Amino acid sequence: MSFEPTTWDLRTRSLTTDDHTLVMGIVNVTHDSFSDGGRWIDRDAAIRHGLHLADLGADIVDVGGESTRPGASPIDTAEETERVVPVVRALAGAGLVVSVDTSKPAVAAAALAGGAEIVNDVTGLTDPEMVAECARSGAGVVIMHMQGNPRTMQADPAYDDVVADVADFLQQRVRAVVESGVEPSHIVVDPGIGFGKTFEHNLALLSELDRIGRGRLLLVGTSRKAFLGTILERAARPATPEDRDAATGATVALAVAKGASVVRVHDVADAISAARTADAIVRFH
Ligand code: PMM
Repeated sequence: MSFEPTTWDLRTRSLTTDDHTLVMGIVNVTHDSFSDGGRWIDRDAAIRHGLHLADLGADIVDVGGESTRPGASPIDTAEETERVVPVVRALAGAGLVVSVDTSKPAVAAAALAGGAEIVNDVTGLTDPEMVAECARSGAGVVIMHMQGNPRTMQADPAYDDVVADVADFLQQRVRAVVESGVEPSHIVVDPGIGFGKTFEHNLALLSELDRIGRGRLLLVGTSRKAFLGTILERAARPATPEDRDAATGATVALAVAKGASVVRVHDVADAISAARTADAIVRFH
């Protein structure tokens, strides 16, 4: 059996999975495009939401300003910085462990300067400037797999063997990033559920999660994703994103059983219930 780490070293502290699987709560900072005033309202709402998620027991709050949903258009660096950094600063200032969900080195740098501990990069730390910023700051990093980019990724995703291809990509990225100065104990890998994957690809990855990221901490993000809507529709169940939290809980429990160390979710309360239940069973001996 390969050695599985239980500590994730971040910029100024460490998190451990010794007690429980870590739960990362999602804070999306999107502004109301109809009025400038809306931005401020949404910023306050995002800060309140982050604090609420921490009260519920989230170990990490993940703050993102750019939608990575299929078909989403990119936003520029200044806009993303303006959305994300004040929220990061407020939440980090309140003592929370904050992750910044960005693929832009300048946004990551500003967020880290504002107190963020982790860079969550859905492009797999493929930008050398991002790698350099993570190495310099000593941040925790999430290296996620994505085929293509959010605008086009769901057009026609194709793999020889999705589980092997994703595992190989993550292994190669970890090697490259470590060669560029990021400490291995700072790295978490993520198969990128829904990022350039068909319904079947997502199920294959989740059913064989234990083949991915061996010897690494593994993060899994399934929360409210479209494949759950497909499953629920086929079962004639309500299937809008808000109807998907029980299904998300099932994926959380299964991900824990297959070795996930961190789960990224919208509904922190239900995810903690699911993860703690799975932890109790998986860790019983
Ligand atoms: N999914 C989304 C955004 N960021 N980051 C990581 N590491 N893993 C994910 O699966 C992931 C992510 C998209 O979900 P959202 O739009 O509901 O936040």
